[in-house]
Amino acid sequence: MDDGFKPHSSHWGVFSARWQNNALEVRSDANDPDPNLIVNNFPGALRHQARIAKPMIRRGWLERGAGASSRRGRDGFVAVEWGEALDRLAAELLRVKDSHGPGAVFGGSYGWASAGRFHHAQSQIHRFLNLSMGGFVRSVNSYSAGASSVIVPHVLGNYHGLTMNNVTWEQLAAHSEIVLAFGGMALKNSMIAGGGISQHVERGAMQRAAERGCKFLLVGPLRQDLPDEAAAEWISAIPGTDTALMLALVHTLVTEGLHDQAFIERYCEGWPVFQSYLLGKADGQPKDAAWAAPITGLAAEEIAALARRLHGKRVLVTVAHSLQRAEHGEQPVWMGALLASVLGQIGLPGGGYGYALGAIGYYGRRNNAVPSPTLSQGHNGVAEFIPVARIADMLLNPRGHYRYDGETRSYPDIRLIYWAGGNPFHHHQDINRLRRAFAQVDTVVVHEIAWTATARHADFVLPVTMTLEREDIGYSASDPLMVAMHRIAEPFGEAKDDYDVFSGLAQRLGSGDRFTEGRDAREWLEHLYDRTSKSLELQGIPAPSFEEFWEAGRLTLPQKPDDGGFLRAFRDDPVAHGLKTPSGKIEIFSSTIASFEDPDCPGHPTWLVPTDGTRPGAPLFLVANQPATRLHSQLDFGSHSADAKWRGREVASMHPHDAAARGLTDGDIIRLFNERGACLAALRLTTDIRLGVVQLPTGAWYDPVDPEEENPLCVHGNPNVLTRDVGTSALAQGCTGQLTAVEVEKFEGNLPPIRAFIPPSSGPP
Ligand SMILES: Nc1nc2c(c(=O)[nH]1)N[C@H]1C(S)=C(S)[C@@H](COP(=O)(O)OP(=O)(O)OC[C@H]3O[C@@H](n4cnc5c(=O)[nH]c(N)nc54)[C@H](O)[C@@H]3O)O[C@H]1N2
Ligand SMILES: Nc1nc2c(c(=O)[nH]1)N[C@H]1C(S)=C(S)[C@@H](COP(=O)(O)OP(=O)(O)OC[C@H]3O[C@@H](n4cnc5c(=O)[nH]c(N)nc54)[C@H](O)[C@@H]3O)O[C@H]1N2
Ligand SMILES: [Mo]
Repeated sequence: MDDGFKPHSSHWGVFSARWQNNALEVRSDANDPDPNLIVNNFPGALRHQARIAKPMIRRGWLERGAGASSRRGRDGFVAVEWGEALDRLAAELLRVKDSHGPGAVFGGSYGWASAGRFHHAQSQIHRFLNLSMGGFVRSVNSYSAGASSVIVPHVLGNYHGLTMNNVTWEQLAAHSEIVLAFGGMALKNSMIAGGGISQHVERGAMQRAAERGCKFLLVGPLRQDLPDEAAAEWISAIPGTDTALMLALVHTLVTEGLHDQAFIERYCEGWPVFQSYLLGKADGQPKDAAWAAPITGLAAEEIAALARRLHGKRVLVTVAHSLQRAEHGEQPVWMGALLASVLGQIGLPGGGYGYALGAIGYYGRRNNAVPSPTLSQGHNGVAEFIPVARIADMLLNPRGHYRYDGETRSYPDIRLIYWAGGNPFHHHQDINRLRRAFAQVDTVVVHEIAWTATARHADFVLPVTMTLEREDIGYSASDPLMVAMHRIAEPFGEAKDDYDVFSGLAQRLGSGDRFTEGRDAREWLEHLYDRTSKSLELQGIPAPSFEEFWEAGRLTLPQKPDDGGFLRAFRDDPVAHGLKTPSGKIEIFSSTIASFEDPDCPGHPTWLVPTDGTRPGAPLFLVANQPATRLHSQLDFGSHSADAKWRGREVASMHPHDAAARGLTDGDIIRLFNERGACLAALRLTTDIRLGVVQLPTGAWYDPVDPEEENPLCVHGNPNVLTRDVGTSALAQGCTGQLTAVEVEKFEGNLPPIRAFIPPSSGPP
């Protein structure tokens, strides 16, 4: 490309970029029908002062050595040369390994990092810890799908198939008659896909379906959770009550004989036990529309009418990830499968259960017919793990007991935390508690591109390259375009690739050759590409050489047919293609889960009253959802993210009536607070939000007004100072960050400055 633009890819899409005259320009891919504007965070971010220029060590760690310290997040830093940083860190890694073993290292390192397959930070750190340290304590599951990824295998037998090979956008556009979307399918969310996608198809698919006459019904607190193109009807139920609503829908269907009894008998296990709960035979309370009305805030007649509309139609029930990122998050996921079963829709084209469709761009598509280029991670010699969102519990209660998926387990005793490619001070709940947890360990190591709050809470801060500063391969399992990600700009300051940092450490620990296998980064790309080209050749498809691929910048891969996945196969032949559940059927009652005897996750879908509901002192639901103008906390210092803020603060939305009751007006700076913490935000009034709800997206960087305080006010608008750090249930122990209860008031004081993007103080030793 002669104009200097070179191909690259990111979680927000495929694009090309050019660095010229000290300025970065980005262009979305010409073939993308609905490009993602989040790429516009790149230009301002690449050379922003928030980038980290040199390796840094926390002053207190340098002066006093490794050890528990409440100074993390409070001390200044000392700039050191790379050689010294790596020597000191290698010595500390050896000390921990020799005196405590690799089981004292937490290397879960959860996070989205960047899109390339080789510089994938989690693969790099896990490979390093396995090969050079003998292993590490890992984390399982995700913040995305903590509850669903544990309950779905018990109930439907296949989580991966449910999300990655199920009802597609093509089917929805062609066949669905009603899409009942719990939590919606916000375009802001499907704009994102790990690994990068080249075509954002969701808006077009919803538009085609609506034009064909398909009705979209949105259940959720925000009208914007379905795009205008879907022309949706909005059912604004109280957040966290979807299970009660679905129970009442099923109750109406069953008592009016509108359910598919034949489907239930042929494909489902345990209906009678559930039915007795549904009809109130077990507890004297039928789960009917009148029962659900005060719980959900909807009229009983509206609920019953909705149920009747679903009968006899090709219905797709979708449940967003968000519903399960809350206390008892297992229940709406399970209940959604049950509702789709009672309607007899599972396995039909454009019908059934589209769990998480639209939550991330890689769902609802055809899958590639060639395997992903993946860096091998070696063998982890440590068996211990935690459910990912239990990190603060683990650090605060070493050897403490907890329940998970039917087992009583104990937390490991962690001495060293090593993070690359994630931002726990973005993603974790109750950040003030997380600060106390991070104070417990001997040493915290973070690789970062920028001064995130996680970097500020580390002892070793190692500056790494941003994706634009290195070469990689872009690939997503359900997008046919493989991208040769060219280097666009030189590394910032002294930043190194994660790979080079780990190579340097591995060398010092005596495992350099094992880690690098003698390859530099370019040679690794050729090696990874080899797997793809061999697989193409096996299928009789001529594969370009690596050099040809690199020159062309892209390669279109073959894809598998849209076959409806395991649920279609199960519907077609429930014996030959039985589900991987104990009964081989959809488990409406699970005797396995019942046998765990955890009261917060009984043996069938159940309405369980939340313990963090609204209350005096915290009368509003806070919906802390995904941000529209960035991916999580990434490049929050870029201009697309900054432009959406007001006076530098994240924007919170609220209904005018709730605002008036508090004497608030549009544009006010507000203080959101509860017993855990407080943050500032700028107020936006809208009637597109349910009464009693305030929405503040995640991702504004934690910015404590005074880091010396125990529970400082976040002046920027990070909702995770407010959220509660408890698991979804004893079954899955998933993240519950989506919903919590707060109060809001006008902030009257002088507005403190935003300092999150100014590097912390550093000086000579
Ligand atoms: N309250 C609340 N909290 C939530 C959620 C919610 O709904 N509500 N959602 C949750 C969900 S679903 C998720 S997935 C998590 C997301 O949490 P994270 O994935 O931790 O968030 P990111 O901001 O994507 O963090 C990635 C970090 O990696 C850095 N990075 C990027 N590229 C590289 C690289 O090449 N190398 C290295 N070393 N670093 C790199 C970025 O600068 C960034 O700091 O948040 C969760 N938190
Ligand atoms: N732009 C952008 N897109 C993203 C991300 C991002 O950071 N930025 N993150 C990506 C990641 S890692 C993930 S896992 C997905 C997450 O996908 P989701 O978890 O589905 O996304 P959220 O935006 O958190 O929530 C979707 C909507 O659910 C609604 N909601 C909240 N609580 C309830 C409830 O109790 N009931 C009902 N019916 N609705 C409720 C909210 O109005 C919210 O807007 O998003 C992905 N997409
Ligand atoms: Mo996520």
